Amino acid sequence: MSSNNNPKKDNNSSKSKSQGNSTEQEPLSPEASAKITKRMSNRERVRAFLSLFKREDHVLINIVADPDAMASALAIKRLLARRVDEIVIAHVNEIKRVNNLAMINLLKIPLNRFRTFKRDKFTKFVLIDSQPSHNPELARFQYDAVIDHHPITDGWDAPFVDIRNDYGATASMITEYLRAANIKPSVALSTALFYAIKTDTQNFAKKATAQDVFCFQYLFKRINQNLLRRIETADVRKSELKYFKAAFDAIKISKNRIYAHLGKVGNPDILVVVADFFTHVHDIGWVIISGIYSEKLVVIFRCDGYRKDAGKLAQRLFGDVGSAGGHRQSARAEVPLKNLPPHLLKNFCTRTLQRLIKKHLA
Ligand SMILES: [Mn+2]
Repeated sequence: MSSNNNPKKDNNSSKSKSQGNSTEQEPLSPEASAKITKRMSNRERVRAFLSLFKREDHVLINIVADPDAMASALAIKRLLARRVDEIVIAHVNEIKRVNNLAMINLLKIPLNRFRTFKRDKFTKFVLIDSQPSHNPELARFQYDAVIDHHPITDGWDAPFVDIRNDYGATASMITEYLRAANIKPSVALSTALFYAIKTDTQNFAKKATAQDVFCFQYLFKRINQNLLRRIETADVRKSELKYFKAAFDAIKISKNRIYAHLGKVGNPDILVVVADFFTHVHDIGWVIISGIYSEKLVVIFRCDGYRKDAGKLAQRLFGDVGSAGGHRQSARAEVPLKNLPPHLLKNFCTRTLQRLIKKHLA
């Protein structure tokens, strides 16, 4: 990986000495750096992290924007506030999920699109909730600090590396930083971090540590429940309401199963929202919703998971012609239209979907 993309640092020969875990000649592997940080206390970690920065620094925090990355970046911004000249958060991905847009609006998270500004004015680079190897855009920087909870990857280095793979969310790690630095997070920041831990651990249904639980409890006292609820429930755009109409127009119900084909959709997420909505109907065993998005047939499966397996059904139906899989209760298939027989495609409607699936559901 090239490191010469980094804007030249003038008369800064003391660089990378701060943490003491990288020698001048040979940078440590991410794994070796992370090991050193792992042995530190939270206080020592914060001290090592903060020692990277000087008053006159302009800091760029890079993220792939999801709730965890956004909350963690916001917390790092708070941690560095008044310690450096400027802090900018930049995201490489397009933010499409409505909940994430609601989070940005309601909690006023200052984000910038990656390409829209000059990077030569920045003197320090921080990567949060991601690693350089995750994304070619992110890899174009030589980072001063990388803080993340994904499995450690190789092929990059940074003076400060804090990667704790066992954590459910980076937000928990940064909450510990804030506490170690004696910073009480604001309501907005607490709500962001709380929501981040909730989403990344899927309400603690996914891997998490006791530390995630501690942070969750600590933040709980400081959040605004109304803001949280508005972020969590906002998952439909006004412009997407028409897909509900399409669903009600197309719906077929037989044998405790709901089927609907919505035709072309602007964003496949709406299929998930519609499918989840129909799971609220009493006495329904299966919900199967399909639509066409960017030359693919996308099918969303929902079932009660009791003696049923949505993941297996999706696999059996579409595994050979596209990507398909999921869990017992929820699954998804994406089939390139060119892989479907033309006669099927011609007038694809709810009946077609129903016929396809009936064969496989006894
Ligand atoms: Mn995360």
